[in-house]
Amino acid sequence: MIKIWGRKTSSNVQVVLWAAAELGIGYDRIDAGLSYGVVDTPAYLVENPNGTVPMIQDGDDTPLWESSAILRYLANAYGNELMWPADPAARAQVDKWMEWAKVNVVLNFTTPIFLRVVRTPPSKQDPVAIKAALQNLNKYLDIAEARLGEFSYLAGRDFTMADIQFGHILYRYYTMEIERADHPNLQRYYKGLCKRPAYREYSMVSYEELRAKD
Ligand SMILES: N[C@@H](CCC(=O)N[C@@H](CS)C(=O)NCC(=O)O)C(=O)O
Repeated sequence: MIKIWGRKTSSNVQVVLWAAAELGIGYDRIDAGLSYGVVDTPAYLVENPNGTVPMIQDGDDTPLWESSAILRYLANAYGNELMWPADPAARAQVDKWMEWAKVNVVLNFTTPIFLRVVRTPPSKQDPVAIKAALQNLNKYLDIAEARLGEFSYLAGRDFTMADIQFGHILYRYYTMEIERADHPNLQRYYKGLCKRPAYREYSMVSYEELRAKD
């Protein structure tokens, strides 16, 4: 049985829980991080010196952290042909979009935008920095917009691991009080994700308890 450490309000945990659900993987989840603690205990830090979530352990294997490494592990160990093709060249195309989503979209959203808007008290927010971060993110959302005009999903016609890495932050993106560019294809894609039961359960999770107040 796989163990997953992490609170359900962490986006990096959400991406792992969503992937596990789409792949039909059973697991035990242990609440950890922020008010749940655990991540600052010596036993946890021995396994994950970053003191972050998520972390997983499959059976007696060495525990694994870094959400994208976890996604790749789950896909390699438990994936199916549509979501993570066996052929190396076909898999690399999915992986290309998965990596692109992590490096360009997720990293340019979470700290520069989500942290500055939701996790910063209104009186301390920096509208100029937020605007610049949104402009930067939009360069990549424009690429997704063009891609999704051509294909149903990021890596092509099938829902793949790339959509999990990309789509898990869209609930936050579309529900936050920010100025959004006009991306009709992306919006349609997001509405499609919202119909997936696993997305509803693991990504469409309220972030109000993370909100910083004055
Ligand atoms: N690069 C890491 C980042 C992990 C990370 O920063 N996790 C955050 C939650 S999203 C965390 O553990 N924060 C401290 C806490 O929840 O106590 C990953 O993708 O797994």
